[in-house]
Amino acid sequence: MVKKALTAPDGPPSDVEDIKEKSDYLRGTLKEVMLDPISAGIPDDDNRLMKHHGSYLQDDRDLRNERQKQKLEPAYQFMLRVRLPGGIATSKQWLVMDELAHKYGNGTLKLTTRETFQLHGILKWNMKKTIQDIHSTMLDTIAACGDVNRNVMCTSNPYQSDVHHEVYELAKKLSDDLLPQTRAYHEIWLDEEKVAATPDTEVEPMYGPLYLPRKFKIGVVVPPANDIDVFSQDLGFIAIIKNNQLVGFNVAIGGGMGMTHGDTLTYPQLAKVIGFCTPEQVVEIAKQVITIQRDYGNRSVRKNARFKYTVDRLGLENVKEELERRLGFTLLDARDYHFDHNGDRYGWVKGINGRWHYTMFVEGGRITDDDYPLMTGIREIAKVHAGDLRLTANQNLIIGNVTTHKKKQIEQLMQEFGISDGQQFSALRRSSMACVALPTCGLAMAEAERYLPRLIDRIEEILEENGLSDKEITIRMTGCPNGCARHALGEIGFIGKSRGKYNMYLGAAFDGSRLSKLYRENVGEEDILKELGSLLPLYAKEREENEHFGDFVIRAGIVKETTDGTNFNAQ
Ligand code: SRM
Ligand code: SF4
Repeated sequence: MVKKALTAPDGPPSDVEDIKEKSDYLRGTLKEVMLDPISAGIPDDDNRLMKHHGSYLQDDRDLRNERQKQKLEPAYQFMLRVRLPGGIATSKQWLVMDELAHKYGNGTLKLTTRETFQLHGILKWNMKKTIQDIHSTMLDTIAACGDVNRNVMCTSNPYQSDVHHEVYELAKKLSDDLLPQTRAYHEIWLDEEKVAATPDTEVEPMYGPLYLPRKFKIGVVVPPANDIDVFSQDLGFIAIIKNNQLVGFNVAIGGGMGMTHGDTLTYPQLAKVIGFCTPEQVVEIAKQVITIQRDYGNRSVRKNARFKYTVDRLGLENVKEELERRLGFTLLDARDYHFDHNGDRYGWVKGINGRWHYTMFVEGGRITDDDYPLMTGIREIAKVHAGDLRLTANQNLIIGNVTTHKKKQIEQLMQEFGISDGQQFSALRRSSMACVALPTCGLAMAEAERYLPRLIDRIEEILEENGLSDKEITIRMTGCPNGCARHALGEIGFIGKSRGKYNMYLGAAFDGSRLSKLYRENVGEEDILKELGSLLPLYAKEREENEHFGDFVIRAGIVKETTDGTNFNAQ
């Protein structure tokens, strides 16, 4: 049988393709519009390009109606996202981010689900200064958003230090090697002189002038932790360790979390393992996977443009074959691996280099002094801490590489400022994640970060009544179906539908290897508590030894198992 050639979908290019094409490699008129004193905003076309520089124009949605009534333009402000491969920052970098949050941002830092910092509330006039200050601390915001490879994630807890360090170095190399080559960022934000391009200069040898059809995400994981949810990535590398040595990686392709309510052509999907490679082959594999998505991704319909749809449309085996053809070698058979959990392990652990690492609980990833002096406390720790600070994919923070000598001093500071691993809370709260949502996210249909803690207050009453306070159950909430808190991989998941209303999902695997399933549509707080008020007592009474909640609800017939992303919403 003659094999059908791979093709990209037909259809006119989307408006964003047009904007990218005319942008002169992501420059657009950004330099000029950022200087325009008339409006605090920028035109939409430039905002699309702005994403590739790590920022979005937003407006404070809490103020939207009032400003509209007063006939004022929206309260425009920018969100700025740092590129921080593997989530590792130095104490000095933390102190700079903390200072910028106060000087130009809204006084808080957001630790994101992809292990980096976001600043919110930056005014247009302060953007350049903020980016320059970030640059001065050896960080940047290049490609933190946009149709390119994003911040590369890596397992954060370095308790098997040697292997973790090697894996982190690889995540960093991936992030650096896959950066766009255009000098647009340096010209616009860092005042680099523009050098005239010669016609034969290939500005973007890998991406090309249109970049990718959509964002692209890579994660590298070290089992048994699946803290970065490797199966949610467009491209995942699973470290295979033998006798404490890194021997290579299983390669997984085609994951993603986003969907659109009511559109069955969109769905979350898990990446599938296609083989094994050596550490030396990782970067080349990533480059070639990216070129496949560049060539065959959907440039016409953006909501079907992610690599997961390209893989599903072309077929996993065909994509693998095409990858091997481009690489000039075949992948080896995938090796055995085992994941235990996709959450964080809290408290102190001693790494094999004799250094200590402390994972603290940061609810919703928001660093502020609002409830207790968390922000001040971390600042004081950063002033004396010579190790690093690691942002986790569960929105928590690790004080990493602490010497035995310094441990006591850091413990004293933690005690003074009330910083802890959250032992005083239920294990469910410590396994919670919520996306930003309102008031800054323009796509939010409902609250998430500001609401989940209050909902958990009430769920904790049910947990306590049923002796489940110490039972780890992952719970995740997003303000819309884009899935920024990887809702489809929470044993209990909520997706915002409208203010106060959520679709409720159950049955994801505790180790991040199975998606959840739609359980109830459009439910508010009282209905949610009613449902959990009957499900959690059942779980308390009828669960088998060590059975996780996500597995229990399937065994008990409460929801069917989701076997593929395409049946995520089929009850
Ligand atoms: Fe996200 C868009 C926040 C991780 C899927 N995400 C957005 C925007 C920029 C809204 C927008 O486009 O206007 C949000 C900004 C809100 C704000 O006010 O800050 C936003 N996403 C976030 C963060 C900050 C959530 C958090 O609370 O931590 C995370 C930042 C990650 C980072 O540091 O890079 C964040 N977003 C994710 C993840 C999780 C992940 O990557 O592991 C996902 C699901 C995985 C995936 O990509 O499939 C995710 N975000 C989306 C999508 C849906 C994309 C899709 O193709 O399905 C959008 C919408 C879009 O791209 O059009 C989106
Ligand atoms: Fe915004 Fe939706 Fe992402 Fe939440 S999931 S941050 S509401 S885009």
